[in-house]
Amino acid sequence: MIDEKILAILRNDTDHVSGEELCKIAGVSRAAIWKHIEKLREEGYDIEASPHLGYRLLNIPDRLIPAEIKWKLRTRILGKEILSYKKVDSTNAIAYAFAEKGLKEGSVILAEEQEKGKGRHGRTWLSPSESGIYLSVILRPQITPNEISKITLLAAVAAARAIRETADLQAMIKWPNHILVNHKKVCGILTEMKAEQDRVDFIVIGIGINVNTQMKQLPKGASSLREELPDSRTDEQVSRVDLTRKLIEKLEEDYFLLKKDGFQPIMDEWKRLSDMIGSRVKVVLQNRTFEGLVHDIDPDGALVVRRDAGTLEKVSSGDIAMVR
Ligand code: BT5
Repeated sequence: MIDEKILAILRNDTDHVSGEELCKIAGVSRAAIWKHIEKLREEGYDIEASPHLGYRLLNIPDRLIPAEIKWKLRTRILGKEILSYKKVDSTNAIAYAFAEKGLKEGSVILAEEQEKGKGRHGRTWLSPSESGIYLSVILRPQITPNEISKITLLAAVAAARAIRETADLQAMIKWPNHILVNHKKVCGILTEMKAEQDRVDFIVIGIGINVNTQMKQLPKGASSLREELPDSRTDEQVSRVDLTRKLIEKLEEDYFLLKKDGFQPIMDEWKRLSDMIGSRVKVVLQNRTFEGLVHDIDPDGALVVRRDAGTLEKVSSGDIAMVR
């Protein structure tokens, strides 16, 4: 709390703020202010201290610190509670465990690094340190378990919009859970839930985004936002803090839209952000594969593929490879 108070004061002032003034506003002693400043410096804040003038904030770290994400976060429930870690096995695993203990809807778990980042079907999500975003959010929607794929599509819409607005890149959605930039995977989504037969207890949406990650740290076919910036912008870094904040805001916006108007507006947006309709795909299911043209997305979020023989087939889970 005191850290946040000190930061708020320093942020508001482009000039120096005297130690005395900080003491007054934060309500603590000079020595305490000094200790807090030291702690903030350790977190990466560049704070100049001059004996006569006082303190001045020179630079803010691009780290997934709750105080930074919450700064000017325009949401009502998402991100009101943010738990941030340096290194975890998986943010989804942590969010799931906390959700079981009753952590409230909208809580966000963030990590700078994951040692066992989870993909679908037991696969791994590579999560190198301090270059990507690894985020999980807990939702408690009143939906049935078979509607969970709608939540994944909602998250994909939110992530694509956040990437577009923050990094100004043409993020495209690939069904069901990827975001591509220049046909390369920059983001993956893993939605997990705890449910009874006809009722969802909670959902954990896990989103991984390669932000400033180097190509050599990623698997084949993957890339990061920074790697995909056009030549004119190659010396830019993409702000992970700005992108995380935007992602949380978009998730809430789309979640509220779903609650208010149902799934159709999300679906319309999904179609606008995906260039899959009409394209040729290879569908890989557990025991068979087939090819066809993407015909549509059905109201439950399943992919409808027109097989070469002319029949329509619904695919609700599986992997899709684009055939070019
Ligand atoms: C996904 O699985 O794409 C879902 C990834 C979700 C990760 C987030 S991070 C925060 C939260 N906490 C977690 O533990 N997980 C979530 P899937 O569709 O199964 O794709 C996995 C495949 O993508 C792997 O088998 C690799 O081929 C590839 N891959 C692994 N790491 C990648 C990366 N960083 N970027 C792009 N592709 C990657």
